[in-house]
Amino acid sequence: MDPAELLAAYEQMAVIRRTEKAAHDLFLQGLVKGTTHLAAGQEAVAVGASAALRPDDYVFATYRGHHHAMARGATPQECLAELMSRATGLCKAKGGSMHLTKASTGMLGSYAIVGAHLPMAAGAAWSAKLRGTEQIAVAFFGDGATNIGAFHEALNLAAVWKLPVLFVCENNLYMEYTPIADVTAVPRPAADRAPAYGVPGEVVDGNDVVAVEDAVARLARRARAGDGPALLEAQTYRHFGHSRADPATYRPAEEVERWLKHDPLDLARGRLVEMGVPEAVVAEADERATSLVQKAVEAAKAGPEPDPREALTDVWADGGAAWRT
Ligand SMILES: Cc1ncc(C[n+]2csc(CCOP(=O)(O)OP(=O)(O)O)c2C)c(N)n1
Ligand SMILES: [Mg+2]
Repeated sequence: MDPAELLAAYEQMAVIRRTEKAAHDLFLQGLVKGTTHLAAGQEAVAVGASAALRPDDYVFATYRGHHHAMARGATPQECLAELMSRATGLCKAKGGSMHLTKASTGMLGSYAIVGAHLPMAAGAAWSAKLRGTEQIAVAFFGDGATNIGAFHEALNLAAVWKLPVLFVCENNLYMEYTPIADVTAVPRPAADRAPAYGVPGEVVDGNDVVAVEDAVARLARRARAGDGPALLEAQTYRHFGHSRADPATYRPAEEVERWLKHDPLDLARGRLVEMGVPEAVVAEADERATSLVQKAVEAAKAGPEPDPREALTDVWADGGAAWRT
């Protein structure tokens, strides 16, 4: 990344961080329906990967997917309005926090069933391969998904069919409350499984946006060239608990402190200053992010409630009848 690209990535991460904080505050004000799984701390995975993708590539995320939706073009206002069940929300209030989707920018959804979207990403990659478009699909998932059958099924089929799909694990060390290390036979839950499927398995500092961009760009080039899938394990940490129900008191204080010191925004800021970007320029990016999210909160709050008569619109597809018959 050159300084301008890194500054843009920094600003995008700053916007996501502030949006997640706003989601947290709005929940406490009783304005967010249901729960939320915030991605504060994991911004560099989404922003770094997105910087390496083409606009027409496909992205699949989990219920912890606000950062991926925003990295792929959803605005903070659309996301916050969706969390607040407004008609102006990203999915017109039919998705909520766990299902942010923006098909027009290739963000093909956030999925609440752990591991379920990995075979779907393989399917999207298969479609791209059949059409010869050199698009790739990327599935982001948590460390917990690596112990789910669908992870292994998707990897095997993707390897056998040499599909242009990247499996990007956000290893934040914990599942819902359980440390991944307590229930996994290998130290690196994603990367250590790659050799079993004959695909490259790499580990990257998931808090370093430049390192993530480098790794994804390299693996994406391979996939587009027809060399098949890869597995990338991005080591990272969530700042909040698993969901709104979780104060995360089970995490050792020194571990939390160590990761807070390895914050993706601080790392990017340090790199910018090393590159000679003046601190005032970085501060301006922070101010723009703050102002954008403040405006987004107000606009989202002002959005109308959905009209009950639209409850069944945009819900059903024709099941592919048009092309099947
Ligand atoms: C198949 C399935 N089993 C259990 C759950 C309940 N559940 C929701 S999130 C979660 C933890 C997943 O952890 P991880 O994959 O590490 O993702 P993270 O939440 O850390 O991003 C669990 C067990 C679920 N949604 N789906
Ligand atoms: Mg996890």
